[in-house]
Amino acid sequence: QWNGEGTSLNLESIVTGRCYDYIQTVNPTVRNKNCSAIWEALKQAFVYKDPCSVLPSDYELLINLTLHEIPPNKSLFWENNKHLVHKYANKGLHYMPLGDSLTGWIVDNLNWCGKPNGSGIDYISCPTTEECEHNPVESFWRIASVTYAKQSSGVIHTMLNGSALGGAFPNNSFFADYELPNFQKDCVSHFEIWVMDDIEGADLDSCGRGSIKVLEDILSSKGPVRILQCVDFPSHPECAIPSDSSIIKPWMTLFL
Ligand code: NMN
Repeated sequence: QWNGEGTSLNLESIVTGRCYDYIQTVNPTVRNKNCSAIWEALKQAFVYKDPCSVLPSDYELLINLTLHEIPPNKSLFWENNKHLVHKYANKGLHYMPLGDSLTGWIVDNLNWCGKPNGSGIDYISCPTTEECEHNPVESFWRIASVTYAKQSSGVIHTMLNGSALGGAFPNNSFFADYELPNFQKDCVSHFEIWVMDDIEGADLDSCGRGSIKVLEDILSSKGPVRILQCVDFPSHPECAIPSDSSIIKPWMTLFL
């Protein structure tokens, strides 16, 4: 019926097993998680439901049950280089991208959707985001990405692909739409953007140009680079300093 792949076989065993593996061997600093409750929370978000009517908010319980600290300076955001990022991150030992947090780990590379009858799970096909936006997998990664960005602190790392055809910082990506708007600027010291070209790949985008320049401008509009610009244009409305606040704010340490 749908164009996407159906639910991954043995979903319950995979999710529950990955959860126990994570808390016992991958990241034992995360303790006291109830892996069977985590599976139940995933199940209640989509089983027996119309696979085009699952919202990010349907996963709130799952997110709460899987939540743990993302260590400061360990967040790693990315676009178009998932394999490289996860090799480099080394299961959370070096960096902790979303896929190496418990929330992302339990369902990474899996697929799931429901149907209103029978077993309540569609193993044959699931809707793609082109077919319907509010499908179970898309909605999960939206709330997971928002939550991860809100939890991230210290130095924020981003690995982008300078050889990607749609640009290293494409529009309508999870990073642009759900992560970038949700950083807590009071908790972020600065951003590091790494642009990796593929080996023998084209050098399409790089620091200071193309879509990376767009990203740099978005980041600087959020922080003190704007203050530097205001030195030359002190009377511009964008440089107005609110009368009720002290001039020095924690986010002023933000720089590129
Ligand atoms: O799928 P794209 O748009 O490339 O999203 C990548 C970004 O969004 C990353 O920064 C990541 O934090 C988050 N994300 C991760 C996964 C995953 O680990 N499987 C899936 C969707 C979004």
